[in-house]
Amino acid sequence: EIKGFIFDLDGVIVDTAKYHFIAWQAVARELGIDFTEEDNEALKGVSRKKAFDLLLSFGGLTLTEDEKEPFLERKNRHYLALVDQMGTGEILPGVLPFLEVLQRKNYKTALGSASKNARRVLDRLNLTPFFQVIIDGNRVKKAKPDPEVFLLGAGELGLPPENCLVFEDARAGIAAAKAAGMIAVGIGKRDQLSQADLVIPGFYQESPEALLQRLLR
Ligand code: B16
Ligand code: MG
Repeated sequence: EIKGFIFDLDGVIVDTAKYHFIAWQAVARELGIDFTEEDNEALKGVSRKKAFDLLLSFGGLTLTEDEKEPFLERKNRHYLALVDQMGTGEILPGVLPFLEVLQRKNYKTALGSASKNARRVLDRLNLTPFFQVIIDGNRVKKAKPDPEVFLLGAGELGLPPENCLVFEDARAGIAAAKAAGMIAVGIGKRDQLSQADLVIPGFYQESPEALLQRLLR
């Protein structure tokens, strides 16, 4: 029986991937690395440090940890400047009505994100009050596909993993949810999220009540 819902942030609630991309692209330009939107796919769902290591590998560059630091700082400052311009209109279609239905029906909800900026993004979107528990990149030691982020979320909701359902857009996130022993619902395309129990294109396809009924079945 599903009693709690755990949401990934980027790619599920809001499309912040485009802002991460713009900020990484500026870093790439500084370093003379060619970095396309397609290259950016590999950076999704991955921690800031890991993402930068991937970017450096695209350019065949190696930097020491000390040399990396100022780039990571600049990337984050740039990203935050973009995020701070964001409005509630950027919440992905159908997400708000679905959260409202969960709240009305007293389901438990948690956020499970790799981003250290997750709280700031939720605040920008006025969505913080919809989550009883927020697990972000500051709280986890092991990144997805490790189940840590979702197990912490379930623990703080006071629910065993089998009573939780996770929404994820990244392959590593679906793997993390399954490793946690939870129901995994992919947001996106079936072929990329084959490990998911169910894949939906988004929250907009049917009424929130109908979607909830389908998920609980
Ligand atoms: P930050 P999610 C992830 O968020 C993003 O998908 C990924 O692209 C980003 O590098 C990561 O957060 C870290 O973000 O630099 O803000 O700490 O999808 O797990 O919500
Ligand atoms: Mg994501």
